[in-house]
Amino acid sequence: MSILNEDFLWGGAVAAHQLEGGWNQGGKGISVADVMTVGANNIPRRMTEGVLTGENYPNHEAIDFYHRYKEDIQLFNELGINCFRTSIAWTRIFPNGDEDSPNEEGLQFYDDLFDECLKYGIQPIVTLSHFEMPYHLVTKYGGWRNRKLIDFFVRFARVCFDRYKDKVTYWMTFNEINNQANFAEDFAPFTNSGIKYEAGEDREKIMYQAAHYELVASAQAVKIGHEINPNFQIGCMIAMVPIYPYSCAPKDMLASVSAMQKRYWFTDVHVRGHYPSFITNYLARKNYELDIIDQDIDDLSQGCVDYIGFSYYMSFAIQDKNKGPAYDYDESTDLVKNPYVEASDWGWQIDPEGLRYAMNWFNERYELPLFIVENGFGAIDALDSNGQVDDQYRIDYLKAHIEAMKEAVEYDGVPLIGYTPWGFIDLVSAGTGEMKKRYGFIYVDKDNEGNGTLRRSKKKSFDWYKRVIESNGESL
Ligand code: P53
Repeated sequence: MSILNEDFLWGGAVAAHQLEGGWNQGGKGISVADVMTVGANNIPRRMTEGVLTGENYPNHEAIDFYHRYKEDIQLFNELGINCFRTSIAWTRIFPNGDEDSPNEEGLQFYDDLFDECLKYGIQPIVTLSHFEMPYHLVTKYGGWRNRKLIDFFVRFARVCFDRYKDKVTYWMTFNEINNQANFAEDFAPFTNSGIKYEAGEDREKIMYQAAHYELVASAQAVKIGHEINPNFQIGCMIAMVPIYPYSCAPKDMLASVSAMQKRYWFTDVHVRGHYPSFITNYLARKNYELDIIDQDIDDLSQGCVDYIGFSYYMSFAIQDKNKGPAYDYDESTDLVKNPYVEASDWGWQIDPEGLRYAMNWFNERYELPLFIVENGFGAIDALDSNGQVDDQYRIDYLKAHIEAMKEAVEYDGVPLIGYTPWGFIDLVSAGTGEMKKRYGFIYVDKDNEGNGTLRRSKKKSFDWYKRVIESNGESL
C-alpha cells in the first residue's frame, strides 16, 4: 500500500513554445514567445516589434521537439511516466488567432504527438494557452484588453476539444493566469495577456480588465468542453507562491492576507464562478469601472473548473509597510527575503513545507482535487569528465517537495490527482529565455547562444525519478 492512489498521475510538464521550435513551420504563425529575446538572471527579455533580424530568439528553435518528438517520447517511456503535460501552440491551430477556420497541418501535428504518447500508455495533459498567444492578436487588437479575444480563444478551445476529445481528458485553460498580478513588470502582462503598456497608462486597471475577459473565456470554454465530452476534466492553472507574513506581528499577518487576496482571487472566480467581496470592494475603491456585462456574470457561474492545476516553486514573504487598513499589495516592492529558507541561483526561495501549506490552503478554501502540474529546480548543470550530470541538488529539491506533498495527502487528506515536474527535459526558460537554467532529468546539449548538438542524455536524476514512479512515490 502506498500513500498515493494507485492511479496517481506521474509525469513531466513542458509548454509548446519552450521546447517545440519549428516556429515558422507547418503553417504556424508568430506567437508572443517568438518576439521575445534571450535575457538572463536580472536581465529581462525584450519584446521586439515583430521578428527582427540579428536578434537571438531562443524559442524559434528551442530543443527542436517538433522534429524529434518520437525519440523524446521513447525516452519519456523509459522514464516510466504515465502522463505528459504540454500545451497546444495556439499559432499552429490559428496562425493569426482571428481566422474562421483552423490550420489542418497544426491539428495533425498534435494528433500525431498525442497518438505517439498514447502508444506508450502516456496520457497527454493539455494547457490551451501557455504564454504563446498569436502575436497578431497583440498588434491588431491590443491583446486581452479587447473583448473580441474571448471569441477567438473560445473558437480555438472548441476546435481543440472537438478534435482531441478521445485523446485528452485533463485540460487547463490559461497557464498561471495570476502571474499578471505582477503588472509592474512587462513580462507577465505580455506573456499572460499579450499586453504592452503605453507610458502613463493605469496598468492595474488594464490588468483587471484583461483578466476578466480571460476568466469569462475560460468559463465559456469549460462549459463547451463539458458539452463536447462530459468526461473532460477542465482545470485552471495557478502560479502558487504563498506569501507568508514576515513575522507574527498582527499587521504583517494582515499584509499577508491582503497579498494572498490580490494574487489568488483569480482562483476564486475560476472555482466559485463569481468575484470575491474583497476584489469587488477593491475595484469600487479604485473607481475602476470595468466592462463586465450581465452575460459575463452568467458565463462565469456556468463554467466552474473541475480541478485546480497549480505550479509550485517557491514562497514569498511580506512585511507591513504602514500602508493603513487597505494593506494594498504591490508585488514589485513589498516582498522581503525569508531568513529561514535558502534560494536558488536565480533567487527563488526553496521551501518544500510551503508546498504542503499551499495544498492545505487550496483544499480548505475550495475542496476540489488538486494537480501539481509544475515543480522543479532551475540550476546550472555541469557535465563531468564522462559527459554526465550529477544533479544531486535537483534530486534533493524534488525529494523534499514530494515528501511534503505526501504529507499533505497522508496527514491532511488533501485530494491529489498527480505530479508533473517542470521541464523534465531541458528547455528554454520562460522567465529568462536561457537554456542554462535547466530543470530536466534529460540533458539537452544547447547553450544560451544557441550552440550545441541538441543531443539528449540522461542525468543522475533520471534513474532516481524512474524509481520514484515505479514505487508510486514510496522510494525517494
Ligand atoms: P522559468 C514566474 C514564477 C513562477 C513560475 O520558470 C513561472 C514564472 C515565470 O517565469 O513560470 C512557470 O522558466 C511557467 C513555465 C516556466 C516555469 O514556471 O522562468 O509556467 O512556463 O518555464 C519556470 O525558470
